[in-house]
Amino acid sequence: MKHFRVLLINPPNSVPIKSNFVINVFQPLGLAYVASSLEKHKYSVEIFDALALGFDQEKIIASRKVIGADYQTIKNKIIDYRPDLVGIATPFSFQSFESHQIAKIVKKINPKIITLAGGTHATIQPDEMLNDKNFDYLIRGEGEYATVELLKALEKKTSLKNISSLSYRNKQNKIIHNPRSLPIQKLDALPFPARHLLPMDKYLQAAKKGRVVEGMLAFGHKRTSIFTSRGCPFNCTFCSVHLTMTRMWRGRSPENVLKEIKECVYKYGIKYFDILDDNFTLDPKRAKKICRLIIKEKLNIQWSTPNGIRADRVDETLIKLMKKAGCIQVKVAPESGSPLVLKNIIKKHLDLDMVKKTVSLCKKHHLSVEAFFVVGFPEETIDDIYKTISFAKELRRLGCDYCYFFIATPYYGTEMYADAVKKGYLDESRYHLNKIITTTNKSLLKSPNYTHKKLFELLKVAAKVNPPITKIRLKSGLKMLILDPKRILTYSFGYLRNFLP
Ligand code: B12
Ligand code: SF4
Repeated sequence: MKHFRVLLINPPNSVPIKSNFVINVFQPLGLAYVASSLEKHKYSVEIFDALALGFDQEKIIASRKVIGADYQTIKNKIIDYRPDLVGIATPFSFQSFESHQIAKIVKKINPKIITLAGGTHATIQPDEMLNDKNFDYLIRGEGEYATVELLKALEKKTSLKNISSLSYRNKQNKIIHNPRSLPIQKLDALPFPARHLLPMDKYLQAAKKGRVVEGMLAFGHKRTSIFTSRGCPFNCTFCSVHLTMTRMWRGRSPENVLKEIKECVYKYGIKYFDILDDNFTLDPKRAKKICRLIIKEKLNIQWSTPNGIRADRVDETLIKLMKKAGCIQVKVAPESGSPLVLKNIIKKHLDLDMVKKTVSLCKKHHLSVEAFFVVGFPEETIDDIYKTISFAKELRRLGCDYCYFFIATPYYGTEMYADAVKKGYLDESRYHLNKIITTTNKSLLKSPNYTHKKLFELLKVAAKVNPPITKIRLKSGLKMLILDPKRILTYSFGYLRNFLP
């Protein structure tokens, strides 16, 4: 039997015109994981990363700034490739607008082409996606096994009832959600993400133009993202990770991780890795072994943990090994400097003394360390926010290189969102479910304890905790100045705005 031809698309991305949010290119490893599983089962598959392929194209469409390949180019690709099925990713809720546009294009070309949605937003809001008749099917959570099962069932025209994690409309047009599958236990059994189907040169070009998150770090190096584990057992109220990856943490074996790193080094010439796990150091013994293997192989790579590690899951031996294995920066995420906020409002359950200890250890072993903070939780008081600012100052005194301050964002499906709805904290006039992004210039929540104006005054105070520019930023900033002067001016202006009265 002839197998289906599959085209997987990472859509362009957009933000409202007035937002100062920077759209960045990322490697859609979720799609690449689905693609490699399909290849393993002999499907013909291609990935069209519209965001990366058109990273240097910006257009205004329907009051939004859109970055990525234009719709005509995407249309031409679909016509040329002649797929039986198009899988469309929704990595972020705010990218879902484009996912719907692409499904519409597919159905206009040929209504018989099957459309399938997957990714974070599809998982969190499957009804919203499937109410759009341009989508036929949707997979919630991890897509590797479910997509293969769906394709087999569609080819053989067998029942869809037993395909775990699948959502679809039945003959009566009712949306059906099959039960979710258990999280994938044996991550080592998955083939590595199909980087050979991604436009790897585009990510380097985008990085050179500063169009990647952490673009300033290891600026200009060939880089990739990598996941050594999935899931996180903690219950932070603002976090939506468990909705896709579950609360069951699953680590790949150190040997399997090393094999992928080596493939990246030798096949793609990659020198720099973003370890993007939800919780890289949850099992410190495993993390140490990964470092030891990298050291033993003398791979001479650099890496960082941009999504943050839990400060209570590291010790001095691990920090030393990380440094020796090429780690150049870690991020810690205390989120708040108020123990009450940590315990009762966001339920992070993190000991702030551990954060201080980890920052000191990083500095002792010459590792750059940065910290994430969030302010604007409705029940937080002004005093709590001052505690956060004081704690950030303390971390800076201990050597923390930079402190980021974000505004609390109630992502759909999180405890924080449910609580905000229940207690009337959600600012309905600002909250557009599918368009929210983590903002630095807008709060989507109302607080009984402070006004928006006061919150922004406090954010300006918080920004002054940071040095005008750190050594690492200065070095990469200078490189960027040479390669893309316009971009560095935009960055600098955005940064300086924090200090204006
Ligand atoms: C890595 C990561 C990033 C990376 C890369 C993004 C990416 N999507 O690849 C970077 C650093 C760029 C990033 C940035 C941001 N991120 Co982020 N990020 C993540 C993180 C930790 C992992 C995503 C990932 O790649 N996982 C690994 C792969 C293997 O999993 P996956 O993508 O989910 O794919 C699987 C399934 O979803 C499914 N699947 C995926 N696509 C498809 C397609 C089809 C057709 C099918 C069938 C299945 C399928 O199968 C895949 C394999 O199992 C998630 C948390 C999480 N664990 O989900 C947050 C997360 C996606 N990020 C989030 C947010 C909010 C952001 C930011 C807005 C934060 C900020 N401060 O600015 C920025 C925005 C980026 C920008 N400027 O454009 C939120 C999204 C919430 C939402 N509802 O939109 C999440 C869920 C974390 C959270 N806060 O709760 N992020
Ligand atoms: S520790 Fe991090 S990944 Fe885990 S629930 Fe909290 S914020 Fe989410």
